[in-house]
Formats: sequence, C-alpha cells, structure tokens
Amino acid sequence: NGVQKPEPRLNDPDTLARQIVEKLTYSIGKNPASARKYDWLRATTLAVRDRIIDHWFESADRFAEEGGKRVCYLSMEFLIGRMLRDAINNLGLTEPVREALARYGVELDMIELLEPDAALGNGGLGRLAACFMESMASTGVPGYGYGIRYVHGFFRQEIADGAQVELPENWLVHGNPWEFERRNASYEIGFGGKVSMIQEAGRPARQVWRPAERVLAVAYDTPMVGWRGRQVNTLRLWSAQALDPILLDAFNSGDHIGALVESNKAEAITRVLYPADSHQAGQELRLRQEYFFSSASLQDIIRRHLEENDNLSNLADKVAIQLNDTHPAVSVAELMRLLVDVHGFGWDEAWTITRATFSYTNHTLLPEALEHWPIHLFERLLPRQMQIIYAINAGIIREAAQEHGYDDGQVAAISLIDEGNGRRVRMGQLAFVGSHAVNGVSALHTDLMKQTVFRDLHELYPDRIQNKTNGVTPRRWLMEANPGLTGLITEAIGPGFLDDIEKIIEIDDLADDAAFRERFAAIKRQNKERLANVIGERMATSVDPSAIFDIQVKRIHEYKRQFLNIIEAIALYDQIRSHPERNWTPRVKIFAGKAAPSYVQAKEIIHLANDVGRVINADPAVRDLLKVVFIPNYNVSLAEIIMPAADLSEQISTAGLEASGTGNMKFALNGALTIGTLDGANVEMLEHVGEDNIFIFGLTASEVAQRRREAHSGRSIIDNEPMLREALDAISSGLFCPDSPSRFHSLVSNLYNNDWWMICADFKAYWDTQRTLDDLYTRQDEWQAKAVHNTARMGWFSSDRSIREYARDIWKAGPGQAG
Ligand code: 26V
Repeated sequence: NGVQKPEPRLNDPDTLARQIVEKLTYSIGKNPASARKYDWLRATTLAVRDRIIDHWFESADRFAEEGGKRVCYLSMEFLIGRMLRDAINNLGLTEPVREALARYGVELDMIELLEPDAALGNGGLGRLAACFMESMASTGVPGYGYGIRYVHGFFRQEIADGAQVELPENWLVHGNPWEFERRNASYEIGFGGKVSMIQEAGRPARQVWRPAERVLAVAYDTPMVGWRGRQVNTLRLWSAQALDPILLDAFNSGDHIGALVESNKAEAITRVLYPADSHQAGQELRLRQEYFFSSASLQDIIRRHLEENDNLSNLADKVAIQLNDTHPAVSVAELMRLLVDVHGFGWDEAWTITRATFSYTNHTLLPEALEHWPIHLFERLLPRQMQIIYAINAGIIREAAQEHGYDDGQVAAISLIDEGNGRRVRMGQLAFVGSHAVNGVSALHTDLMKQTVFRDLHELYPDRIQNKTNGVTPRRWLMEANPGLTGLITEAIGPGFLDDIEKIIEIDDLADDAAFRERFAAIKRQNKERLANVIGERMATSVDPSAIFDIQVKRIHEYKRQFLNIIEAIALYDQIRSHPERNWTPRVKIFAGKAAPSYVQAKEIIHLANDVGRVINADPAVRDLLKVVFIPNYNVSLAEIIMPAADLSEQISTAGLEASGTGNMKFALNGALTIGTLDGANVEMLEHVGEDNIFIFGLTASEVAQRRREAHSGRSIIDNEPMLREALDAISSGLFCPDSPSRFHSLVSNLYNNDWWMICADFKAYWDTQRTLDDLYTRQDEWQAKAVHNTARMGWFSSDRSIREYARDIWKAGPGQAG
C-alpha cells in the first residue's frame, strides 16, 4: 500500500539520548545547558512519541490487511491521567530512557511529574474506559475510543477552611504533545430545526431534517500504546468549532462581538466536563454534548466503513459499537437516522443492523443518576431523532402486545417514554432495546439489573443481559505505580506474569515464606513513607508509616459511606481518650475524593472529614494513635501513589449500590486487605482471595432492600449503641466546628429520621471488624501473609480478562475471532 515500513529504532540509552537532545535542539530550540525541566519533559515525550507513531502505522496497516471486525468504544469520559510513564513502560523503555536522561543530570521520575493529568472523566466509569483502551491495545483488539476533547477536564479541588473549593482545570494550556489534529476527519453536526417529508420521483417518500444550527466536529487522535508496544490503538476525541468562525457581515458592520457569538456557542459544547456523576442535571448543553459526540463518531464509523465496503448492510460484521452507559444512547436513534434518511435503508433492515451493531454497559442503578430527558427539550434540539424514538417505541410495544400479550401496565413499564413526571425519554430503555447485548459490571450488579431497573425489559428479552465484571490494567496499577513490588515478584517467579497477569498466583505459596513476607512488607513500608512525605508536603501533617494506613479514596457519595468511616474514627477517638491504658493499634485514616459541586451532603461530608481531622490531629491525648487526613485533589496521579501505600482498603458502600468498584481491585492487587460490604465486585474478590483474606461486614443487598421496605429509622439503633450515640452527639455538639456548631446538624438528623444508607444499621458490624483488624495488625506475619494472598489472587481482576470476555461474548472481534 505504499506505506514504508519504518526503520527499527534502537532501544539503547545512547540512541535515546541522541534523539532526546535532537528534539530539544530542533523542536524546542534549547540546548542541554539552557533547557529547563519542562523542556526535558517535552523533548522526552517527542522522542518517545516518534517510536509510538511507528507502531501506530504498523497497527493500522495490519488491521486494514486483516479486514477484521473493529471495536468502537463510545464514552463521554476517558480518565487517562498522565501518559508518558505508561507509554515508556509499555514500550519497554523505562530503564534506557532513565539512563539517557541521567547523562544530562535529569531525573525521569521528576520530569514525569510535570505532565498534566488528562482528567476527562469523573470517576469509575471514565477510568474504566481508560483501562479498557490500554487493555484492548495490549490484548490485540482493534479498539477505537470515541469521546470528547474537553478543554477543561475535571475541576481541581482545594480545601479552604475545611470545605471543598472548585477551581477550573486547564490541561491544554501548554499544548498537548500526545494529540494530533485531523482536519480531514471533520463532520457537521446539526441541532434544532424542522423535519419535513419529501417525495422525489421514483423514490419512496422520506423524512428530511433541516437543522437550524450546525457545528463542526473536528477529530483529535491520541495513540494508545499496548503492552510491549506491539499494538497502538487510537483514541479519537471530538472538538466543536463553528462552521463560520467569524460572521463577516456582522464583523464588517462593526459588530465585533456579535460576529463571534456563533463560534462561542459552538465551542461551548466541548468546553467543559460535567462534574456530576450523582444526579442527572438535565441541562441542554449536556444533551448537546451527548448528541455531538455520538453523531460525529457514527459519521466517522460510517465513512470509514464505506471506504472499505460497498455499502452499509454488512456494518455489524465489521464494527461493534459499545455504549459506555447511556451517555451515547442517542446513537441508537442517530444510526437509524443515518441508515434510513441518508443511506436509504428500509426501517426493518436498519433496525436489524442497528441492534446487531450496538451493545450497552450499565454502570449504575441509582435512580437519580439514570438519564431521562424531557420530551420538549429533546424534540426541540433533535426533532428527527425524537420521531425515530417514537417509531422504535411503537415497534417494541407492538411486539410486546402482539407476541407476548402485554397489557397497558406492562407496556408502560417497558416504554421508552416515561409518562410519569412530565413526559421523558428513558435513555436506559433506548440503549437496551437498540442493543443485542446489555451488560452489568459485576455479578451482583448484573443480577440486580435483572431484578430492578430492567426487570420488565429482561422479561421481554431474557437473553440480552449478561455480566462482564470490571477489571483494571496491571501495567499502570502494578508495574508503573509499584515498581518495587513488581521487581520483587519478578525476582521470585520470573517475568512471565508481566505478559499473563494470572501467573501472579505463583507467589501465593510464598505467603508462607518468612523472608519473602519481610521483603513484601518492606516494599509496603517504602510506599507508605512516600505517601507520608506527600501528606507532609501538601498538608503539613505528619503521619507515622508504622501505623495502619486505612484508606478510602473515591468520589464522595452518600452511598459510598465515607460518613460511616468518619463516625467510626470519632468513636475510636472517643474510646482512645476514655481508655488510654488499652493497647490501641496506631491508625492513619486517609480520605480523598471530590464531591459534585451541587451535591450538598457530599460537600458536608468533606467538611466533616477535614474538621474532624483538625481536632483529632491536634489532640495530644491521642498521642499519634489516630490521625485523620483528607488529601485534596484526588486524581489518577495521586491514586498511583496511594494504592501501593495502603494496608487497608475501605470498600464500604451500602450493599446493592456500588455497581462494581475498581479502586477495590487496585488496592488488593497492591497487597492491601479489604474491609468491605458484600457489594459490587467485592463479592467476586471474596471468591478469589478467600474469606480468610478479606474482611466482610454488614447487611447484604437483599437485607438492605428489606429494611428499606420496612422504613426503619436510625433512632432505635442509636439509642441502643452508646458508641454510635456519643460519636453523633460529639458531631452535633459542635466539637469539631466550634465556629459554626450547627454545621452538621442535617447530616446527623438524617440518620435519626431515616438512615437510608444504613449507616446506623451497619455501624456495630463495621466497628467490630475494624477492631479485629487492629488485632490482626499486631501479628504482622499473619497480616503480611494475607496481603501476599491478596496480590497473588487478583490476576483475574485484570482488565485484559474483562476485554477478552467482551471480545468473545459481545463483540465477536479481536484475536481468535473469525473476521
Ligand atoms: C452519571 C452521570 C449522570 C448524569 C450526569 C453526568 C453523569 C456522569 C457520570 C455518570 C456515571 C455514574 C456512573 C459511574 O461512574 N458508575 C461507576 O462505574 C464504575 C465502572 O463500571 C463502577 O466501578 C462503579 O461502581 C460505578 O459507580
């Protein structure tokens, strides 16, 4: 095909040093003597990038030759974090690059820290998409990520007087060397306007949508490097631009501001990531974002398909499109529009193609997070797509009534239109009916999907829902985050586990080997010291690395129950003060995470954690037996420091509410023990690590559902549990917030009145389990043996395993699948 095979590049430090200095000189215009650390970062990135591009072209050529099925992963969020270390690691260049830079007195580890985090996601869902991109490249799946190039990623969090303050994030200010603008891949995206029927001679009548507004979607591609650099996939992010950047007429008539209105409005679409993952906001701009990236991605997929095929009838044989939650669910209507209105397909054939192409992953059952758009908004912004949704709905209802004898009540339950609270489009239902496969992200969550949100659709289509338990990439979350542990394991069992992480089970027997345990513990100790330094630098708080590092890091949500953890800290504080003579195990309770800016209770929980920390950390009576620390601005980079440094991982959501969790996996892989409820993937972690190696407490999902039906309040539990009562009294008394004693009254009164999240109901079991752990920690041999078992038995929770399951059961794509 005329593309020249690139020269093989040498991976020795000499070659790398030469190439880095070449970039420094000719791309940046500095010499080694005058270069500053940012210049070295950029030069190193550019030198590494050249190698990636070689592999990128090879991968593209190979896929084109093979003609196999491609996987398109549509996600509103990709929470990637920094890219340089990941790229260098996956190319096997860590040591040579380190050595090359060292020749100029530059430390690789130091310049890596200067790269901004690509924080194009809120939390679990976005980070999963990033792990999946890396695992698709690592397992040989031809994967294309499609998303939005937000100018401002997830906000930066500061803590001021104990409260969260949100600051804008600006990751692109100094340019982004990882992305390539693709002007040739740009598409028009319409909004609003009217639909009319047209009749052309010799053709059936058809609907034509004439949008009132049009914006341009421009592609930016970022290479995604797989393990050993063998395959490089593409993440294509869309940026919005005005078709006419300046309205010349307006400009020339002196209206200089008015001339820019359109471009401002267009560019607003991709300006900022919505920072709420708890409540559906319902803003028009959010729906614009969803449609914008869905339509651009589908137009791109179709164009690419038509470059290689005669027509679109075999689309589903050549592409699988995965919808990451309902954010891209409007794609179902948009693909129908493109097939029927633009490419002339009949409705039934278009529907068959659409359903065979799409599949959908659900990530939450929380009713307040499920997307449903007001019909009037949808109709105004996307009139043709709304018509199509009505038509899809009519077909589904006809099928249910005629073939399954559904009555009106049953029809209402499956309808894509919620007639209840002002008519709304149910995006989950749309994604479900438009897909051939629908999946949950852990075994429990998938069961609950069948019983709750999708009960009726599951009855109608009993084969559609399946489970795909989440995973995390061991490259970023073990090798890169924890080189010490990676080195120890490599010494013990050889490097085979780097290519097949399930081989890590080979260290399982070493849990009985005292020398191995000691080295394992020594690495943990170093990682704890590193975190202690970060805490010392960022917050001027000193913590003792020989204490239990008890860590809960994740988005702040009522259902995740950081509040329960804080209450336990207060109760422990109270007990230490009352019984100073007892043999307390020193503990550092560490929190980090962001609250949605509009989520009042979540912000109060952050405030409480900070206020409690201020009081406890300053109280000489606890003598360093207890510290409470809230580290600001949790992000992927901070997680990479935190995960390897934990002794104890807090996974304590109200059972039935955490779809999977993935932090739970990162912690355990790095040798933390888990204290957790039987929720999400904790259930499967229990099965893999064994009940002696994980600390499960509390109500089960069905017990929670039962108690909620019985509408208990927390009052009777509080009255009968002195430790809980005293902790809540301490909060209510203003002990932690003397400047504003009523600050946490509503947080506490919720527990008395209702205890919706089962904090009171689970308190005692949680307390008792924590004391068991205190005791265990004094027997270091036992603790460390359990820690080794955790690391050894977590191989299954690799996102490589998740991706292979998706490829085999849903996409029918990738290695070993007929193309
Ligand atoms: C929801 C919404 C609602 C509308 C407004 C914007 C917005 C943005 C993000 C979300 C996603 C919330 C769902 C989510 O992140 N779920 C998490 O997915 C993880 C990966 O599957 C899983 O491990 C976590 O348990 C689950 O909470």
